[in-house]
Amino acid sequence: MTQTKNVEELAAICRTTRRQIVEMITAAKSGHPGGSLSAVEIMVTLYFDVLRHDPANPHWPDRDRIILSKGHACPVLYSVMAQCGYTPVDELKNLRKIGSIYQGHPDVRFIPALEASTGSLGQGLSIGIGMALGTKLDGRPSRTYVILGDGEIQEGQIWEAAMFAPYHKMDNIVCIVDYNRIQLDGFTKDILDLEPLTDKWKAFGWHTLSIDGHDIAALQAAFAEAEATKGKPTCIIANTVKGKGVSFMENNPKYHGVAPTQDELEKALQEIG
Ligand SMILES: Cc1ncc(C[n+]2csc(CCOP(=O)(O)OP(=O)(O)O)c2C)c(N)n1
Ligand SMILES: [Mg+2]
Repeated sequence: MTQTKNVEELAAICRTTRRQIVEMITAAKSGHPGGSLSAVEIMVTLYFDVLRHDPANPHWPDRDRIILSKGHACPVLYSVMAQCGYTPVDELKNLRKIGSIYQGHPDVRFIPALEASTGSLGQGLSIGIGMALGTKLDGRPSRTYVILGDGEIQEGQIWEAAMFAPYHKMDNIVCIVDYNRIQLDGFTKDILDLEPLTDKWKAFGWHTLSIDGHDIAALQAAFAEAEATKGKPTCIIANTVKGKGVSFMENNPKYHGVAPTQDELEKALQEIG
């Protein structure tokens, strides 16, 4: 793989990623398109620009760590990892099939290059903090990135972790909240409102940024600011649209966990381009 800072090149990878997401979920006839599509720019910018990693040497001790805590959005993770060369692209069509490495949630038993198995929401930030403490103790330059869902952060375990990292001055961990404002069966504001979300993370001691999570240049700037911030962890609130890139899925709670039909796939592919 080649990494790039070029926004046009990253945008082209995002289009490929969106196509692969809707294709693999349609083939599986089940899965989570909405939260996969909202996280595309976040994941592509991380894997193809920000992360220091080597797909040919996935357990390189000095690598940066990345955890998709909202594991149900694994189609975006699988697509990006495959494009990087960690795993086969041609098997993406076997998403959710028995025996496939691409299970319905990311599983290190099938993909050893993953840092953690996820899908039981609420655990990823705690796992990431443990890894970031470990790499720091070992004197490694590694940074750890954790992607959280907005519905996910209603879990109490998140706030225990949120309290811990600033107390330990952990400037080697970054969490990104995919703030698409929709959880499993509705809008967060109608189920358990998160506002004022930026103030909450700030009050817990995080350097906190609020950006457009589909703006690749804004993501690049936010990750650079996080790396330059010393003595505290950074939380990036990435304002996103659930289902981004496919008009009938955008901001529509129905497509949290419903696969497109064959007709819908064709329409989606036309729109993604
Ligand atoms: C502990 C736990 N409870 C419930 C679920 C079922 N579940 C899967 S996705 C989801 C909603 C997550 O919403 P959000 O974090 O906003 O994800 P996104 O919008 O990014 O898809 C729920 C409740 C789960 N996976 N884990
Ligand atoms: Mg959400």
